[in-house]
Amino acid sequence: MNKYLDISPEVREALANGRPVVALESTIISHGMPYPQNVETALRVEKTIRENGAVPATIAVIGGRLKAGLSEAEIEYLGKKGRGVAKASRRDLPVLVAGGRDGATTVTTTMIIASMAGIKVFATGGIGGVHRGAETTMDISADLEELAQTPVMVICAGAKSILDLGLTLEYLETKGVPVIGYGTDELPAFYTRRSGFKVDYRLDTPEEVAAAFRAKLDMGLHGGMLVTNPIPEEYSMDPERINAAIDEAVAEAAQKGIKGKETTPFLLARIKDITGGDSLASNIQLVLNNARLASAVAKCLANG
Ligand code: PSU
Ligand code: MN
Repeated sequence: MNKYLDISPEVREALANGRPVVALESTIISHGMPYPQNVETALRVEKTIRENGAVPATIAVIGGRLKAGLSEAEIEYLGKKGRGVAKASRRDLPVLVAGGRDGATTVTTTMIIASMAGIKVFATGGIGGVHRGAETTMDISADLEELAQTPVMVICAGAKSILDLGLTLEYLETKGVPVIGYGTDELPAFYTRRSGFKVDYRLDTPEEVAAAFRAKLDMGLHGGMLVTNPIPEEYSMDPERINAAIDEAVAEAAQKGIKGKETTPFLLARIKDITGGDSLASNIQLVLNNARLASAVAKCLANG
């Protein structure tokens, strides 16, 4: 095993016995939601996964150790420290680990650490992608590159239209990443069930999703798979309202000259402020929904 990796006893035992495990990221805790809702949500997501017959493995870097499976105290620590914890992408891991520092893992680094631990299924809210205006800024999330190379299935609610969704799909196509719509032909746009863009394939059951990923692994095709699961209807937001908030946030980021790793956290925080917290309630519900699907898919993979 990787000498920098610590797997919690619960996760270690589940993996040793071939039981289903679902990875969870920690940027959503430290940077994606305010305290204390971030900690409450993280614990609720873990509970939902247990209730659905799988074992949660929340992933982070703490004191320079790569962690797969956190204690409640560690989740509380990351949530309370919030933006004081570095947002850790692939390029950040060497310095954080060598320096004994903390890092909140993005989709990218959660995939890396999940893969080191032997975890194949990962549930989150939204992924990074090709930003609007990337033709000139070249701001393309490392998440897309990771999906191209690391064998972990990411179950999300699509991507927010803070991104250029069309270009994000083009990039994933180039990189050979299958984009699955769970029960839908259309890419969901995080807060809403529809985006106007088609996914590659619609699959309707956890068994079909697990079988597709199993086939990918068995063929030795490197990289992951993106499963997009629409937010439940009752929690979806009015598209006009959310898109107006997103446009305002994007314009403000441009005007303030926000760049690099700050862009996504800035946009997420502004959208939450502009929508007066309604978007947070939707965000929490879609993560729970993804945790349920991920548990079901992880069970199918464990049984197959
Ligand atoms: N998009 C969301 N919510 C999030 C993120 C993105 O809707 O919490 C976080 C995830 O951790 C994702 C990261 O991996 O932001 C992408 O950051 P960047 O765009 O800087 O690659
Ligand atoms: Mn970026």
